[in-house]
Amino acid sequence: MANFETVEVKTDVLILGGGMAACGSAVEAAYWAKKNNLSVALVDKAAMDRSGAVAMGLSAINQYVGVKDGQNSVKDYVDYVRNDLMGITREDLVANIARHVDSTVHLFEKWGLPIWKDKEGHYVHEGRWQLMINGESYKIVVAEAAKNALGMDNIYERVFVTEPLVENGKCVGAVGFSVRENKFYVFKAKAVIAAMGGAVHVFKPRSGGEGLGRSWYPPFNSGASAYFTIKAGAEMTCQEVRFIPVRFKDAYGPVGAWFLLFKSRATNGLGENYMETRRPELENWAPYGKVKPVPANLRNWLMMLDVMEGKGPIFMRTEEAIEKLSKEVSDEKERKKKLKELESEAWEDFLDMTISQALLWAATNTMPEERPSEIAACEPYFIGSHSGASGAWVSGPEDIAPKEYFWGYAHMTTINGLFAAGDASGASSHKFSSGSHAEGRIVAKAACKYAVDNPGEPAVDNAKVEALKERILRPLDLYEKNKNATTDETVNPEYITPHQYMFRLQKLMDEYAGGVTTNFKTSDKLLTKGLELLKFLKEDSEKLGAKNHHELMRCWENIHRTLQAEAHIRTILFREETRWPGYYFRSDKPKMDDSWKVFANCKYDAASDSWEMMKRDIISIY
Ligand code: SFD
Ligand code: AMP
Repeated sequence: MANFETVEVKTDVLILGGGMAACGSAVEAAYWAKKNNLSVALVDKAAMDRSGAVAMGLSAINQYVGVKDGQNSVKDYVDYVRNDLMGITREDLVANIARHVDSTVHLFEKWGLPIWKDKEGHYVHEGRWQLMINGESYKIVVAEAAKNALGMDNIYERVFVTEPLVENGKCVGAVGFSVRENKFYVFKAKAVIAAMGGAVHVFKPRSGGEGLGRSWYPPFNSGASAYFTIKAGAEMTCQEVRFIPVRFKDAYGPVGAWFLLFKSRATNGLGENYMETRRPELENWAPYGKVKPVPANLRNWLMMLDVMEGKGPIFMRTEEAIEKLSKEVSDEKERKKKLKELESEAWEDFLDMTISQALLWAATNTMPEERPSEIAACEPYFIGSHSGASGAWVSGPEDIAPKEYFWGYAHMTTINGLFAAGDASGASSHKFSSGSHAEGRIVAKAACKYAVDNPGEPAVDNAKVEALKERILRPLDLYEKNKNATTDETVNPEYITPHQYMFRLQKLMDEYAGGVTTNFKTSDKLLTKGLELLKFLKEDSEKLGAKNHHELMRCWENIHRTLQAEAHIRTILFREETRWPGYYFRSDKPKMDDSWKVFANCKYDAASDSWEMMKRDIISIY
């Protein structure tokens, strides 16, 4: 077996991931740990300064409620999220995050994040809930606070968390491996927080070989949260609610600033505004088709209808928006100044978070004040913290959760001692970077309490750990043993490379589960066939081969993605309706059906490799 030293780490509270939610957990856990004499450790597959979705930075904080400023109430936010998700949301979770998110934003500012201010010193809003930031270093600022709180001795970077450790229905830790050294890690803990983001590259991206890896969602998040919680046996929710953002085409620049701050329109190739010409279609999705703002998936849907009729390309009318805004200033000299300001804001929007989009503008001689840029629907992603909703089914907070949604500790999964935050927890969309951090804080406080209330040492079965070590490192052995069986190491009768495996998964999901190739359309027949093919792929996952540490990580990323893919297909199949037409469309059930106004949940049993599908009631608290 590959020669890896086993390193054991014992801690009270274990934070898995180093992104927005995990950084929130680190800060909060450090506080409660000090009060209660607990130890805390954090594990990230990458380096916290630039790990996760915020690696490149962001240009806006998308969740700020402004409760104290009297701008909005928590209920306003819950109404917004419920409508955007076509009625499927856990109001108790959304409210819990919404009532804490403002203080997280104030912490960001205290730690040095520049938030735009107007002349009166008020935050500059992009839209009702969004604040503009100079966010190139957003993640560094947030990670610094987390690192200071925990101390680097308690942080394990470049360690890929692979499997949960569960004994008698309780999560007692995790195992993983270093992506640089021959080290296999066994983390033993009293409470575990899963915060390893969402998943990308489950579906085939629009880019092919020329831009492999170019997608809206950074390639680092590969379904680890979903895998960890599903594999642990936790009940999952909204596994069908993927997210398909509309973005500037090919380089995936954000559109929010254009639509909300610059008040831009998008028009088709014929110059028509699909939000107007397609408005009657919204009636078909009432009552949600009638709310303001129009839900994200329905905005997508109206645009896709134009695209499917061959009315593309779709353009963001940047030139029109800039001209209109500059014309609001009457003095000629001031107008020119305003124009320059708008141009630089347009470029900064990309440079803060999607540098490649600025490069594409430069490479194609695009001046946003002169001509429009194409936008398009991306491929599907799993990001429950944004406008998707997939994640673990977690307990609500004691004071506001209905009894059916409460089992003792805020945001704990149905597995004792296993908590989830950010993309890892489901049915609480629109948390974004700030809400994920706030949820990380909520969860850390609850996890510390859990560790105090359950002081027993984690009962880890060492024989199971040894078996896991053998299984996890197997791809290295498989490659080493068989690499000479062919002259081309990428094609071998004894192993499959992580790249080839990923292409197979993506092709399957694309064609059968409603990816870009099928315009996000699927059906019971396609899904059933997809499941059959997925079974074969799962069998072949036993034969993944890795020639180094990096490829070993790639192997396990794919295994993680596969379980996310299976949960997704099974739940789309289970929900016999189309509820989010701009995210996916079931051609055999093309309408929204009120009897499906429920959560579609699932649970996996690893021992028998079987799934249980179930409905859960939606209980409104407002
Ligand atoms: O413009 C393992 N988001 C935006 N939020 C905003 O507030 N404003 C924006 O402007 C945003 N935009 C945006 C956003 C996301 C993306 C992908 C883009 C643009 C391109 C949303 C937020 O980024 C998102 O809500 C949060 O980041 C979610 O936080 P969290 O903690 O759930 O996920 P993470 O930050 O990605 O961190 C994940 C961490 O897990 C690590 N990890 N560690 C160990 N072992 C493993 N196996 C692991 N797998 C993953 C990662 O390294 C990372 O540390 S806009 O489009 O709306
Ligand atoms: P985006 O850059 O698309 O992620 O948008 C940032 C934020 O603005 C998210 O909260 C979006 O839901 C929201 N948003 C983007 N476009 C629109 C729009 N046309 N109408 C309403 N909200 C939008």
